[in-house]
Amino acid sequence: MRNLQMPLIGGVVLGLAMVSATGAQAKTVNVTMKAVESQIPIDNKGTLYAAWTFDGAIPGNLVRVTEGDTVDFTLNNPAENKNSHSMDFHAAEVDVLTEFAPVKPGESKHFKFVAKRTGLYMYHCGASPMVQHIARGMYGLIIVDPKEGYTKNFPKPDREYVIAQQQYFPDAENYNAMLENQGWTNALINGKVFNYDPVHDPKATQALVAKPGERVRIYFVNANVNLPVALHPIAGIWDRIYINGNPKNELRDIATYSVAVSEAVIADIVAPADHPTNNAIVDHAMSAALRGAITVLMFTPDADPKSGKGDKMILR
Ligand SMILES: [Cu+2]
Repeated sequence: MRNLQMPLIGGVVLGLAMVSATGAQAKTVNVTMKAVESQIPIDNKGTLYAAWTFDGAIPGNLVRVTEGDTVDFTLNNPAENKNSHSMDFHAAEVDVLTEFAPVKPGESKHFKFVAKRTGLYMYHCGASPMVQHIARGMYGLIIVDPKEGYTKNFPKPDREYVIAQQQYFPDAENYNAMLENQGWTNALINGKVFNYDPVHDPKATQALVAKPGERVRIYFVNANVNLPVALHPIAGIWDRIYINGNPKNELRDIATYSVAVSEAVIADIVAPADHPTNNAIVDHAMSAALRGAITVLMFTPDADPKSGKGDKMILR
């Protein structure tokens, strides 16, 4: 799709109408992120870790656009930071040496791309050593919704949740160990060990919730630096898996789906409608599950109606 943006007087940029068959108009979405080097809690009891993040949280903020939209992106790397950082959107088809180039402290970078292909994509910092920038938390997700909207094969979900998993290396400085896959002690789910699992961690105060019979759509990214994830909903079966989050790449009735490093996948689950149930979404690789990668999903009639919607897609 051609980029029909035109600069107007006064520096205002207008996304000109690019009308699809269904009448949806392509738009320009402005996204600004800040590289943040700071101490943040990586478990429910508040253990601090020298993280590198986008905007101070793991994962970074969710970016959501529609197929055909232009993403107008700015990365700010404040002068107080000690390292260069960068942005690599897996949804972008650009030049690795230009758009994705490192940004020094005190500098910023701006680039645009058209999100041409619907799906779910990781984004991450690609500055050297990349293993360290990802392992310390610089990643997130971008959803490129299909311009045709929901269909019979891509039904509208009742709830939507983001789950990002990564290996946790307490020695934040030792990137050689990260390369060798040595020294990781835990798995982080959205930046914390057993983030949403009050069964394994009494200090966990949140869980994913929905009502019986609802369709819950999980936007999952494997942000490990080295290991695949065996994504399984204990006591359930994925109703649909959309590989790379694209409705065309549909699988049905999957117990466990293997998610490659950096792969992002949409996984739908529909619980029985006639009684309350619970699932535990795990990385079935035990070294990850029992060290943090378990997420409780509760289907109860009194589920908070706001959870899994809008800004509650990532439970912070
Ligand atoms: Cu970085």
